[in-house]
Amino acid sequence: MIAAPEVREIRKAEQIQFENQGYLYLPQLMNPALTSRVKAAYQRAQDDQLALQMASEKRAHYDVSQLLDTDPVFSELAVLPDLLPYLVATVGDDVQLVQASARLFPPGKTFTAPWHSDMANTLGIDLAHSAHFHIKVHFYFEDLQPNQGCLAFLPGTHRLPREKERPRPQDIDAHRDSVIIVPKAGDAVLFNTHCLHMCLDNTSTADRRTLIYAYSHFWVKQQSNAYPANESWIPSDPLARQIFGLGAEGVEFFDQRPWVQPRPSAIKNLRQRLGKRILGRVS
Ligand SMILES: O=C(O)CCC(=O)C(=O)O
Repeated sequence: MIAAPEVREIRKAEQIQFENQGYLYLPQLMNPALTSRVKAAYQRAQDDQLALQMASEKRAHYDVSQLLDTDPVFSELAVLPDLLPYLVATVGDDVQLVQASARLFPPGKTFTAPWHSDMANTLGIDLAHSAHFHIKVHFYFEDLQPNQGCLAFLPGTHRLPREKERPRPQDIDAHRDSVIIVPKAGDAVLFNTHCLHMCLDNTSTADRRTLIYAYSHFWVKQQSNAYPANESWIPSDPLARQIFGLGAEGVEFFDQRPWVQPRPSAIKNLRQRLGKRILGRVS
């Protein structure tokens, strides 16, 4: 039997905030030492992969490819002990990392669609009732200024029924109508990707540099950037392995979370109770 991971429950108020508003702001999720290591590793990946590209080609944003292969700290981040309770509470026991990227957004207009859901083209599930389907975590290792391409949300919009009209982007005044998160180094923001969101223009003079990890269920396709080629960078405990797509052997996709014991069926329970009663009478 696989021992259950020791993951604390998140506070009720946080759970309610996530269910109703669609996002959670997690100040100081990373401690200062980890934040510095992440920043240094990001800078190395930027120098190795993005510097030449940025000098030769102007783009709205740049992404580091195969981020988790560039430094073990990026795998560490995906299964940070203080993050696990939030992953389990917002996705479930079968949570898996499905995508991981490092993004650089130079000063300029936003590159995201205005007030979008990442799930708009997902058919076959009722997204308004699937608050635990797909989340993202943005990690910040340096302070952002309010005009440096911050994330903004229209809280609660993930709960709108599919047939209900969405607000028209031209009617939204981000500063009046949305929640804009201006993070400090060490902070993270976790959100239901069906909640309408966008990144605002970067009108500052500085690049906005972030890490973006997406999580969903074990049965959802995992991108190749969501696990490190070097398996020794993956911790050995079952929950961390599962998060990197290494499920328990012999357990079906849909049954991963092997520490959860299958609940005996009602009929089996009844048989056992009757059996005990009969035995009790004869002895
Ligand atoms: O801020 C970004 O880089 C992208 C924001 C966004 O739309 C997302 O993460 O889905």
